[in-house]
Amino acid sequence: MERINQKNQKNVTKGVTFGVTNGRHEWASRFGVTFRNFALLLLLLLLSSCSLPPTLPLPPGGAGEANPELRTNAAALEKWQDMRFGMFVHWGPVALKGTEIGWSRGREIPFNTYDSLYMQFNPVNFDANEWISIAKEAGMKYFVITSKHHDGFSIFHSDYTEYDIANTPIKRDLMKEMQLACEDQGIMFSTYYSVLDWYHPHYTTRYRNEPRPIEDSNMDIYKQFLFDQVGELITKYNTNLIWFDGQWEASWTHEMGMELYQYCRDLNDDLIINNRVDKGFKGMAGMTDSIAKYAGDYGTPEQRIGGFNNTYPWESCITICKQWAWKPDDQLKSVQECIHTLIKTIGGDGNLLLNVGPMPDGRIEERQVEVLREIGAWVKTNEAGIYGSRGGPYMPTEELACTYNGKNLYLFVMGDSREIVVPALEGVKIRKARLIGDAHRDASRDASRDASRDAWVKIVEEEGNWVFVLPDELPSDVANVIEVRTNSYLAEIEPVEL
Ligand code: JFZ
Repeated sequence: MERINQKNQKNVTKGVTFGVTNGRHEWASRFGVTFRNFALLLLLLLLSSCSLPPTLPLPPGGAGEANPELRTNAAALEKWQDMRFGMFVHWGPVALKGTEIGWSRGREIPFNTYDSLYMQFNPVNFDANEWISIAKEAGMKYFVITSKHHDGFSIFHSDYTEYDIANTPIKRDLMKEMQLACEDQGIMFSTYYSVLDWYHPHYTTRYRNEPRPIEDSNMDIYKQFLFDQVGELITKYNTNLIWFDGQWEASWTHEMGMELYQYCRDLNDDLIINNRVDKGFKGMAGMTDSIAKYAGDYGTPEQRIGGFNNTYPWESCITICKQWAWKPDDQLKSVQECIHTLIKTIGGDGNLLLNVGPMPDGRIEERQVEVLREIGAWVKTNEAGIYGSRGGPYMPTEELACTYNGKNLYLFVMGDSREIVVPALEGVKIRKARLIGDAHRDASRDASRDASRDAWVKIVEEEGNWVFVLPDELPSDVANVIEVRTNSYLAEIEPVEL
């Protein structure tokens, strides 16, 4: 089934550079250019059988122009998109200093001092199961650990370097422990890997005028090391996703990016690979400018919520504090800010990768854990509109975001308005709307209450708009979710700007 789909996709995508604002069904309509009559027939068929869920064509990413046949694995990608929310962890010996990982090497911390920190890195309070249960309790479904950041330190047992966790006082393979904890607890294990390595003698760019001579550096030797280590992540640690980074320096080329993508996918056909494997990533907006040219399965907006896009998958990575790595008393975001960020991200059809930086002793700060727990409680209540959903058809605003799942629409209300007005969707009929987590609804199980009055949100249709009238008392003071049950599969609807 998967294979057949990929074949079809090849027909559809040949020589096409995908736009970023079209609906998913756009790919299907491209099919119609060559087989117009067939497409018309298909359309009629679709219209007459609207009780069947629509089958969606493959997403457009893949290995780039070097191998246009190798497309993103649609099933793996959709599974990952369904997760919507993951935990990012930036951690390493630098936590001992509380400065930024990678970037503080040769800046706040002298090169030699930074490069010796690993000799004191002894996180005796590290408990992988604890970390993963914190992620799980926050409602996160996947986990991404910095296996090697720009500073070159490997937080796993690597056969290809001595600069790894095996040579610290703790000695234990902490990344293996994280992998096993993820597998035990049903969280998707994933790894971050920086292709840029300011520590490796053969990497051919130096950071901040580091004095080591560049003349003896050799990118071919470094590349072999990198491929070997990435091979370890895939074969020894069963990473399900690799979050590459550091592709922007001149040492890393478009050809290397495409080659690395192909190498990874050859080792594991289900692997998900972000777009920083190659040079297509542009600015902090993080999307790929030509998906046919550059390798990568999804876009990576950084420290910002990506713009609405339901044609090229994306994931915003955002820190819970300010720094990626742990910093004492770093400014922590509020529960409300984190939840609104999650809502606007999924409303734009993206995933959110929320970053925490654990302390040098191996624990995650208690105040961060508290925020994560509160996020998790809210997510749990409203999960029907989160997991497995897609963003749209209404595009997010500051006050309102929307997701859909099958025939259900989820309106995430962030303001405190009691009347939510949206343009009615053409051809869609509402059956019922309920306020998720409404205490009244829960009480409606009690036979002594009038369930029909309390359980459902009142809907008024006026002048082409739908108006949802909320009760005075709302279940959450952060954000409330209206579940709207309709008669139509909503994936077919064009995005609507509010
Ligand atoms: C990169 C990393 O440098 C950062 O430490 C973190 O891992 C993040 C997820 O990814 O972020 C960047 C990338 C590029 C620049 C700054 C931060 N840049 O070019 O200035």
